[in-house]
Amino acid sequence: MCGIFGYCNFLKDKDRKEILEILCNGLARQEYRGYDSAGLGIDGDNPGEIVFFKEVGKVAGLRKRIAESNINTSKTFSSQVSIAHTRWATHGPPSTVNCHPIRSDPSNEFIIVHNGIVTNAAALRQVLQNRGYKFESETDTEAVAILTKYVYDSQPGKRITFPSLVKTVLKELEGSFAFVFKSIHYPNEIVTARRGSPLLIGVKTEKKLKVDFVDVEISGPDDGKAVDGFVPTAPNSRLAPPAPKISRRQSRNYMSEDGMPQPIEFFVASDASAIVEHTKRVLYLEDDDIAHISDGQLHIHRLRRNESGQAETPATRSIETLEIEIAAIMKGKFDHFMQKEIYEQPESVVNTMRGRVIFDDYRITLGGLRSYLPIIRRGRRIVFCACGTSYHSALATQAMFEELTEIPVSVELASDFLDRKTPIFRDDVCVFVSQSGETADTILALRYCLERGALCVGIVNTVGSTISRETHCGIHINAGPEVGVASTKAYTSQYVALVLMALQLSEDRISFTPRRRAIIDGLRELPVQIKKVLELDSTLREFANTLLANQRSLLLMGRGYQHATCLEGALKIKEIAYMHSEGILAGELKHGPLALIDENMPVIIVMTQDSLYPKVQSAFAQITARKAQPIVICNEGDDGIKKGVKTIRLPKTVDVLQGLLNIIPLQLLSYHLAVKNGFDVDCPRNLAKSVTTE
Ligand code: G6Q
Ligand code: GLU
Repeated sequence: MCGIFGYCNFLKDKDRKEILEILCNGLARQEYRGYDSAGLGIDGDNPGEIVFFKEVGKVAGLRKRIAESNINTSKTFSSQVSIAHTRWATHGPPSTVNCHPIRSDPSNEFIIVHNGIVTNAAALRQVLQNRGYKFESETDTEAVAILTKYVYDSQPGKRITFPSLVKTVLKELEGSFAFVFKSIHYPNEIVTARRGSPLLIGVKTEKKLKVDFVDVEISGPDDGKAVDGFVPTAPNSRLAPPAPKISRRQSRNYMSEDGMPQPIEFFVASDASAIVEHTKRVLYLEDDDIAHISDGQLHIHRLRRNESGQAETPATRSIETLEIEIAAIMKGKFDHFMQKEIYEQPESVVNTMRGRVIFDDYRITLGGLRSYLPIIRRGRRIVFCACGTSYHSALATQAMFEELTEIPVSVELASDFLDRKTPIFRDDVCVFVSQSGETADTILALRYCLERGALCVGIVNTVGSTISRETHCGIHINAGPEVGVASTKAYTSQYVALVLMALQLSEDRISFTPRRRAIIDGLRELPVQIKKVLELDSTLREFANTLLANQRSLLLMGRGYQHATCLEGALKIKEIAYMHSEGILAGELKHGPLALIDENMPVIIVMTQDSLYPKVQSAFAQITARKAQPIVICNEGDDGIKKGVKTIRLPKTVDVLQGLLNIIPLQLLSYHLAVKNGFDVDCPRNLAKSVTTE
């Protein structure tokens, strides 16, 4: 949720127009992360002046506001820092005053943008108000801005460095967050820090950098002390740990190979998609990293939070090369990202399999799991943990995992898993499925399992994300950036990755050879079959515009492998078409849902031909006996379906893969329902792409 963007140029002339354009573009690229308001803060015409632009709604509105202002856009800055934000409100409704950047006071001594939630903000607010500080917004963020000013004001001689100041502030905060701080007291400097929310920094230079890493600087004894007498939540407030040995190494990434300082630009963002158009050289921050950019230099400090120091992280942060291409984050010829992503599925499933499946030899090689396979095979059980669509992909492959591995498999919703404090043991294998790799509930479940010594495996789309870094091993699904809030290509790629994992785990069992071969043959056919399903697009648009137009509810029924399809289809319809929709296990019909059925209740029943076909036929009979007129998702050539019944006919594949094809008409249907109603497909109300708070 929420997109953060910061831009710094050093010894590189940029006029204000370009700076504003860079900021607005950075926000627009991340708009899917949060879109209820957008704002930015840039340097004014005079030293110590900050100018804000803020607008409720989307980035287009912010651009308009800027265009209509009379700001001097030709003023040139050889060095400057500026920050911007698209908000997904958690504290206080979308409004200009709650829009970020949030300031500490009317003279803008400190301004910040924030992603996430500070859970002890109310206590901080109370303490600060008691000390006479005035609040103007309802955000939790404002407590942090004002606390920063408070700490600054309490420093003798106000000599504290910007990173030390931020470090002191962060020590008082609870919750999960990413911040960027800018201040009139520290011109041309920004400090950015994360705990639980993603942040990365892009580095752009003309000449090659001297080294490809940045040293992590371990703080000295006086750096970032807890705030004296400022302990609003005493039990959790952390005092500075015993002073570590001072280790200060020079960050050299600002120097070119000839050792000379060079013009440089830095881009701070929540997501690589906002950076890739400027540079592919990026550095991912770890939790509790504090990055300080000043005078063209990037320094990384660590916040020590607990008495024993902290889990050690590497002493350097490497500057990596992004692999995404700009085209991957553009809509191209499509009207919406979701539509583009649905249409990308013939290629995205291939990308998931690329280099991993040798079809002619029926061989699977998952490099990221190879050395862990014996441990996984010895595991007592496999526990999948995920949220939303990612949960459905695990559910869709649960039966196949059980069949091929003969290991008991459970599939857990991450939030419920945590609520129940499920027992987890050292011989459990826990698999975390996540498109973003940043979902708070899934990350917390991962940490819970890590603490209990289980082997933790990640199935993740976003390279460099928290889940991909914190798991022991895993598979990147390689679906490419997914921008539409409604997950589509990530679902099918997660599904394929999980199928590959089950196949790989079962490779030592000779008795499964024919089954494995049938599935691998099915995988080979998949891209062509998906293309065929996409040809049904106009039929689904027709259903959306006629049969299902103006309906208030839609039931989706299926059983076995297709239960997950129904749940996932219903989720798509709910989230973007704002229509009540429910996925029902057809076997449960007579235990309750059948009461809903009459001639007015729209139903889709998934009746593709697998071993459960006769049972689904009986569900079909039960509902049609109650006058329902279901649309049937069935296989091409199935002549067991009565004439006059509306059908969506799909190619047939192996039972375990059929869900990959069956979900596509439902993705298209939800898309057309949303378009028909004029809803914002890529940015559905109340939702955001990456849910980094519990
Ligand atoms: C669905 C959504 C959503 C998503 C979850 C989990 O269309 O995108 O349900 O799947 O929020 O997100 P991650 O897969 O990123 O963990
Ligand atoms: N909690 C902050 C707010 O409500 C930030 C939310 C976000 O991540 O956008 O303003």
